Amino acid sequence: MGTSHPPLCPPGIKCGGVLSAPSGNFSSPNFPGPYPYETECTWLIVVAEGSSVLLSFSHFELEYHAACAYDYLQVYNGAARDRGNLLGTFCGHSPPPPFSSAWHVMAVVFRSDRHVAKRGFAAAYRKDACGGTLTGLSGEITSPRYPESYPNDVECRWRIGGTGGGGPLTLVFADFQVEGGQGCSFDYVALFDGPTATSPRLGRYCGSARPPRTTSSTPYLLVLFKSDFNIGGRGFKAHFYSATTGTGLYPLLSIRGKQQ
Ligand SMILES: [Ca+2]
Ligand SMILES: [Ca+2]
Repeated sequence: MGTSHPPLCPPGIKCGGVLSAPSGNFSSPNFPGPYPYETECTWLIVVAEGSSVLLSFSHFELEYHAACAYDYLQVYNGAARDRGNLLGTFCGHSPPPPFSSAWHVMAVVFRSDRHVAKRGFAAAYRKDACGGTLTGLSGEITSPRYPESYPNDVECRWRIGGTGGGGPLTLVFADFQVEGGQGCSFDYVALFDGPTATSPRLGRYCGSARPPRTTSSTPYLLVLFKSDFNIGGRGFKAHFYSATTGTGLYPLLSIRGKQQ
């Protein structure tokens, strides 16, 4: 009998698991009653490849500690409990902001210690129709429903790069038609020099003029597409490639992208 191991979850309590439906809900054990002591639950959310996961919280109440050392909730981009994939650690009464994974897998870990329990949390997730993580040395991205008009109220993030030994990435737009407006405040495509939207911005574009060829200085490039509540367009189609490979891919895509 494995009596030397502390139970990860008290018997009879449903805790964690794999969530593979396109949308769903989950909560801390015994919610809305107080969660049990000494519990650890991991939920793995897996949606269709090429899409991302949107996570939001409708209730959040965990024991507070300045460093969340007692009870906490952690959200990871991807399956691994790897600090590099950690999107945030939360406790107390401040609900986490809505999260969007950069990949089709997201992990949520809940942990409680042996004293003080609160009501816990309730969360909902859904598959985001666009965006995702692209780790190939080259590829193509398009706005949702391209070349049909893109939907209103969408936000898509493509995180490109992250391959071992990957170098700067170049993005070339082959087609571009996005609702224009002063400062591109309605619909736009924004490019960032890194894996997230907090990285330095390389440009923000709208209208019908194709954005210039853009090369990152890091091995990552984030493409963000946002549309507002009305007026769409054909959207965009763009190719990307990593400049470090000595293969024939680079000149080929270069020439195709220039269209000269
Ligand atoms: Ca506690
Ligand atoms: Ca619009």
